[in-house]
Amino acid sequence: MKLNLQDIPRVNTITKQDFIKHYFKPQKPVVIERFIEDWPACKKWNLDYIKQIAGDIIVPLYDDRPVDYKDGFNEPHAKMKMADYIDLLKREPTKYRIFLWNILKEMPQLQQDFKFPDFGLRLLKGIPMLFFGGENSHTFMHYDIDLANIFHFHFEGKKQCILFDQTQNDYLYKIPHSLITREDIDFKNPDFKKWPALKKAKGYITELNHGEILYMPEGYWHYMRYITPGFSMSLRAIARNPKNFSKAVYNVLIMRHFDNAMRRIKGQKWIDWKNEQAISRTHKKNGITV
Ligand SMILES: O=C(O)CCC(=O)C(=O)O
Repeated sequence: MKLNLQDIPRVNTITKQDFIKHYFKPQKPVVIERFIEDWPACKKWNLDYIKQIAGDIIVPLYDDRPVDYKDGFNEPHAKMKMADYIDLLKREPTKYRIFLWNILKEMPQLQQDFKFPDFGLRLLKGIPMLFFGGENSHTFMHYDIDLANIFHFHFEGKKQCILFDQTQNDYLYKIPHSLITREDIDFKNPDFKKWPALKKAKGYITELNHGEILYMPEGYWHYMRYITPGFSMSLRAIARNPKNFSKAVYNVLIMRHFDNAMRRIKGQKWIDWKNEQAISRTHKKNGITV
């Protein structure tokens, strides 16, 4: 048995009008294959180039260890010089990823290589973010705190992306007071005996190649697995749907602080309780008794 995933539709390129009509309004994902062909980034951006311009910068690294109460929200697990990290990526599979790395702050010269595309949405210009990963490294299934519309541009290598929209929450073993599902679900090959509710989930899948853009609509869950070492840039536009926008405000102003406070007060018990609740709530909602 496999997850019920349909291929994300692909277009060669797209006009603003068609993007809004066929993908933004209905909130459906799409891959745009050749939109950035005339950007300098499309030719220049690869791991060697990044090593050349940012080799000396110390970068924050994340692996796939389970959440620990001692870790703050999005706190890195290790640090390394970018040059050493890129050597590591090229040498061997590694779980270390770079997550949410602000280009403008860290490598401002990269701005000359890309434009903010006009898809009819107002992109937040101050926070183009970069993500890097080694062969077979992956993110947990998660959605972003601001439930933004995300344009994810991929460079060098191949990346598998599995998406679900927010209507699928009841089947995904979502951890309460957080933005992730159970971290021990292997979304590339889930164990349905252990996670029976996943049989009901309906989602999307694609493999991104160099130069392709994935549009992820508001609040979409995403699991990204680097099939080969590579990196991506995300540009975002704030959630327009009022329900998503208010969830974003709640997450930023309340949920994040509440969760951090509970970690401080209750420690690992809080994390363990949330992990248990992810299973019991999901099974209750789906009438599953095990
Ligand atoms: O591909 C990655 O490493 C993570 C991407 C991501 O989570 C995002 O763009 O929001």
